[in-house]
Amino acid sequence: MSGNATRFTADAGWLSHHANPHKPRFQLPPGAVDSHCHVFGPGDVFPYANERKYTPTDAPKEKLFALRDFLGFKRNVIVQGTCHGADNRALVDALRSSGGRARGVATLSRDVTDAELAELDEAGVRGVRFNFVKRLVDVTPPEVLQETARRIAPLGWHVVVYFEAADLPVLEPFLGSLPTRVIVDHMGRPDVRQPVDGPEFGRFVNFMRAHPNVWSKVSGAERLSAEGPPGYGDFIPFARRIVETFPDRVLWGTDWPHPNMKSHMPDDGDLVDLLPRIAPTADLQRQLLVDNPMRLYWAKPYADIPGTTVFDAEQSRKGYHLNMFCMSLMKGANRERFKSDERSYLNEWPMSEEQKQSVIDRDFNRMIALGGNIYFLAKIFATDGKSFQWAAARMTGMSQEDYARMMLEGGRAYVPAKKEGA
Ligand code: 0GY
Repeated sequence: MSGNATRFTADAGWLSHHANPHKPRFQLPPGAVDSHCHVFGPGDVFPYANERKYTPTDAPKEKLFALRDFLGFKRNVIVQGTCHGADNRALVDALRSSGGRARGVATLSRDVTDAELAELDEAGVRGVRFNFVKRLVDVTPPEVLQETARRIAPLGWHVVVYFEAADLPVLEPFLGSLPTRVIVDHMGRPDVRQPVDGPEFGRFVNFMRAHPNVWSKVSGAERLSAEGPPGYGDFIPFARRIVETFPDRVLWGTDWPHPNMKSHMPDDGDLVDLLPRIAPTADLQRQLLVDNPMRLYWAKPYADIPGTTVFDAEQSRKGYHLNMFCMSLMKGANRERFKSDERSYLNEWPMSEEQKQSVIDRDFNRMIALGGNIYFLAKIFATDGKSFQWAAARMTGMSQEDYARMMLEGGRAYVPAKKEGA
């Protein structure tokens, strides 16, 4: 610790995260994402904000990542805690050291620059948090939030909102006007002692129904339940109602390290064990824990460039053996063995059946979709005695002659200049 670093002392009576959660009995689906959790400090490295409403005990990234692995999650979405204000350094540090396994939701001040937004995006931030819970923040005026939403929309980010059920009627017009996806924390904090079919929760369900861009986190059992651990029985029907009604717009997170808990500190293993009661089928579990968060936080912005597959790290991993097979054709002896019996030569490589078949079919588009890279795939058509032009024509579905003419005339986008008098 450097000489001038600040030492922080947690608030009196502050409950620290559970020291020793149990291993969940519920086995999370492969690739599950904890879509709501925080990192706090450590305060002597990443000081807590002056304007904070509480001082927590430190909950650093190392502990979060250890919990992720212990519970069986693959990834995290780390949400900026209010105790760090709009200073996102602890968040960005955690994202950068996650090896791509964490995305973030930041808090922005009005004077954030475009360069800072680009840097946050590059670090893995995909959303901004608007907080309306008065015990946590001094609420920002809606016109400032509107301006922030307008600025983050072109980045493809969304807005995460935290509010209490009593405030929904007032907030609804504002939330409904936001230009991005809107993700509501903890279902807008319903009073779960009321009936699930009652007017308060009905209002939230109707709000989601009316706005297809609104998603909800079905987390917060430990905050909302009056019944308490380990079963949190009164919370379950509310979360389940949202999951079953809007299965493609729900997320779930532990909420570790559970700031501001007063009644008890939840065992994160108990919280994971609620999942099969919240999402009772394997399909619902996969949507809630894998498909939805992956779509929202790990989508590739370049995935839908017409006619182009970007050869990124994922494609490279997928196509590794296919591309290595191609490279083996650099050797004459291997070319001869391949030509004499393609199938048995291919069977020597740990490629998928689909990859092998695409080679036999000389279906280069399919090979590219399966991770092939054209500079490696070229060894296949070179072995066949064919040119790049032949392969490109085949990939576009044209004859080689037509393809050559199109390229000589300037390519697909070429518009010939109008002749004089034409
Ligand atoms: C949560 C809920 C709370 C706190 C914060 O950033 C925060 O301080 O989100 C809360 O006190 O209800 O989701 O962590």
